[in-house]
Amino acid sequence: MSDTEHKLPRRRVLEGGMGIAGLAATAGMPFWSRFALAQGEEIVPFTDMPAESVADTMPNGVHWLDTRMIDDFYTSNDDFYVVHHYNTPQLSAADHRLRISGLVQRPTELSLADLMAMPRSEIDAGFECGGNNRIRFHGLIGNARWGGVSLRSLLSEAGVRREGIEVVFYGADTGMENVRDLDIEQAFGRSMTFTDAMSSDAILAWEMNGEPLPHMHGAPLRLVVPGWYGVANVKWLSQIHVQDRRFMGRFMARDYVTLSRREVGGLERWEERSVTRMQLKSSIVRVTRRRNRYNIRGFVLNDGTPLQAVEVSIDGGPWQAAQIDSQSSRYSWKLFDLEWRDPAPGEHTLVSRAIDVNGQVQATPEELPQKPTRWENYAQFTRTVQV
Ligand SMILES: Nc1nc2c(c(=O)[nH]1)N[C@H]1C(S)=C(S)[C@@H](COP(=O)(O)O)O[C@H]1N2
Ligand SMILES: [Mo]
Repeated sequence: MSDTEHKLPRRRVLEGGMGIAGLAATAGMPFWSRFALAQGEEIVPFTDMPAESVADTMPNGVHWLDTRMIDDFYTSNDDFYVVHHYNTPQLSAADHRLRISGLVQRPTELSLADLMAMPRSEIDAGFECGGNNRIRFHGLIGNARWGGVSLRSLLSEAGVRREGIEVVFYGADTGMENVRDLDIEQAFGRSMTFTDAMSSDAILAWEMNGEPLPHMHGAPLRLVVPGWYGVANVKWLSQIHVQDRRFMGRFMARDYVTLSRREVGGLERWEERSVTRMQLKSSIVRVTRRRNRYNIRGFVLNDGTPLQAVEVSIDGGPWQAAQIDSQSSRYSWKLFDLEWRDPAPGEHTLVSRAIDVNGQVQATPEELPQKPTRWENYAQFTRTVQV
């Protein structure tokens, strides 16, 4: 598939029935079906967002979701956001080789057929770009079922040597990087410590929602690290290299680095950290009305720590527990739903917060550490709607 063939995200209508009469009210139906606009159901307009679609598509395939349209547990391959920083190589699935190199007992090159002959893993994982923000109404987001082979088993087969502490993942895409006035063409690269790589549930995926991985999502092979921000999920994966030192490439050491003010061993310091595991985050994305029945819906993403609750406060009132989609799994996004009884006509404010089993509560904007960089926007997100 070429760039020009890459389909635009489906622009769905914001109002009007979709002819799925009765679905919303039918008990026993999957939760996500309630996200489809049933007959007579309409979107209640957010006043903090334009009425028309905010999903956007750029000529090179980069796009994001209009989160009001999140109506399914799985994001379709066409709607799933696309971000890339370099070119978008066309790789042949038949000729592609994954090179495994460095501090391993058995360096090797594997074809897709070799990988497919290994035990298959499937995992539901949702993620967002570490740069997702309210300017895009948090639309750099998606949830999919990924099929492939587990990273752990691949590294075990390769036999990582004792000195191998860092696992580097290179894509086949390249771009110019300026390092201290030198212009150097480099491949996209990200790394994980060996410990993180072995304890994660990462897979090398060639399948997305039951279809071959689409070109813009990294065909024919990508890394998926469940519970981590999007940047960890290296597309067009061509090499896994094990080394005895930290990888210092742009996307680990210079870009996707959060600068924040925090306590370091009793002293307050500015600290720079790579964007890695997703922070605890929820957001309200969709309010619907069907006759007098209103529903407030949203998503939660985090690092895979189980949730205790998702709560919604209306007009600054008490926190009310929302219902979490029973289809959710450890690393999927968690869609939630709260029935809103008898709202008075007028403007209302709505905010959600997620709480995990460790008692961690999604931070308010005031509680976030001082954080001037643009990454990791996980504060509670107050919305306004007009009833
Ligand atoms: N090879 C490669 N992999 C990459 C990137 C890239 O530029 N090149 N971008 C990363 C970033 S920043 C994000 S947010 C995700 C986006 O994945 P998606 O386009 O499939 O949604 O891919 C990651 N993997
Ligand atoms: Mo990203």
